[in-house]
Amino acid sequence: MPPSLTSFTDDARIALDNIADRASGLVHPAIRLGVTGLSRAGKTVFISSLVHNLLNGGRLPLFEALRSGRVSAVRLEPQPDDAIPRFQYEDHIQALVRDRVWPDSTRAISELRITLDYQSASGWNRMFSRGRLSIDIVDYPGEWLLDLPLLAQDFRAFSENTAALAETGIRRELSREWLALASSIDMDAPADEMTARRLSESFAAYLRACKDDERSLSTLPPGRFLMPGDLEGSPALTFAPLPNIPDAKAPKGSLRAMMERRYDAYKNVVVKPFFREHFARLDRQIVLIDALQAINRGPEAVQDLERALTDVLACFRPGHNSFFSALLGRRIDKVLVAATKADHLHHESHDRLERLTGRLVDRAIQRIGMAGAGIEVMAIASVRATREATVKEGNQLLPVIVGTPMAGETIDGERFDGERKTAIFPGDLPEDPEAFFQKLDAPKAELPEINVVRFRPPALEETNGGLKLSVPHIRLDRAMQFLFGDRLA
Ligand SMILES: Nc1nc2c(ncn2[C@@H]2O[C@H](COP(=O)(O)OP(=O)(O)OP(=O)(O)O)[C@@H](O)[C@H]2O)c(=O)[nH]1
Ligand SMILES: [Mg+2]
Repeated sequence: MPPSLTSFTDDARIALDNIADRASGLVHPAIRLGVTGLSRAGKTVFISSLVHNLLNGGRLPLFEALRSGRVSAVRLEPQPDDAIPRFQYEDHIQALVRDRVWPDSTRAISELRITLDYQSASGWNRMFSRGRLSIDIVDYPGEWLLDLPLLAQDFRAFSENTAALAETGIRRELSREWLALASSIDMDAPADEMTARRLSESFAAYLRACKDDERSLSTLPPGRFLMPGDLEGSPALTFAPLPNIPDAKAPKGSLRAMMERRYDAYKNVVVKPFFREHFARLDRQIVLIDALQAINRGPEAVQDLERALTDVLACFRPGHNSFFSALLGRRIDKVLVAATKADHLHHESHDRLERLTGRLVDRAIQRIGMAGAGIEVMAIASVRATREATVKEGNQLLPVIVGTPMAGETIDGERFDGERKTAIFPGDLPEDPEAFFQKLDAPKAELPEINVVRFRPPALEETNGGLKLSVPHIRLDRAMQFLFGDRLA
């Protein structure tokens, strides 16, 4: 059965939105930069540091327009969309810089407009362009993105896919209760609200267990089950996939029919509006991934991250028969996949992290047979919480990182108070990513050990004149150059 996609009116509205955006872009050039990643990937910290560095003349040598002195002014401006919450930059940066604590988790969409006045590099452009670019930064949960593939799945396909995934690896254990409950229920019996609720709660508990810190699995649609917001308790969230659906059509008034309808409601009230109002309007995109965390958690977490990344990239780089391609055209022309928190590693390993992430992306691209053009990979730290040093052990010089562990962190049985600094040897990533992935695919894989310590944000350095410098980072300028440097040419 062909997937029923968005309706014709949806298509028409998307086209209109795009035209309206472009028309306003003529008056005042603007690009929409999507910032996404799964929860805790580092979206809020990335945006805060990027904006702080731009506003405060940060060290950004690889951001060409700034380095060559062509940027004359940078300021925050009111965002164009009145219905989207503003990204509360001031609060987040105050936490980071003044209190030296990480900003709170955000969990929903937000937007911030930053505007740059610049001189074009070419004399020709200088005559015609007004030399002003607004960047509308849109922070949205990666979990919402992982919902987009649902648009192409009917309830049966969704149920089959979810049940099949629930039988793999560690998920088998975590999904046991939900699957047992699901198989004990007669889905063709008359619909009953309490049964629907029990199923839905049990299914959500399984998703939550996957997401748990210990396991860090990534692929968990429907996304709103883990972050319901104001839809909590609504029928659109009170459903669950049903394994082993019989071939016959759902009897009228049955539990199955009710679940089908609610699944469709979820797509209509959650997924489609996100697609239409937010996703379809983006020009550029950065996808943040916490690869180190996945490596730390073990092979299954890495494989799961790879699967999630595959699904995410499929949204940006639709293959031939993808249901998005028709709707989306080719609007997003650049996607950056950035492994964050590289400051947890010594700089010798930054390139290794980048190569490893590159392989992860390659594998994802191969898997869906799409073109990788316009996709770039980097290892970055939006905020650099550590410094590098060496420690002499016997005759050996060990590369270490130095930082202030957060209060309550324990290393080797030693508990830290949030004030004292320490040096740790973070461990090495393999030089050859191939070896890593061979290990990953082998049964009983063992991955390299990385010591990930949660450090406090750094104290800002001061110049001789007592002027505070902006937030230190790793390769944030390279990310900026890729994401919007060309628009300041
Ligand atoms: N050392 C270091 N830690 C980071 C960096 N970026 C993020 N973190 C850590 O990762 C945590 C999550 O970062 P956030 O920016 O809040 O992540 P998010 O993606 O906005 O998370 P949600 O709002 O929950 O979706 C922070 O609290 C920090 O502990 C970084 O560049 N360096
Ligand atoms: Mg956030």
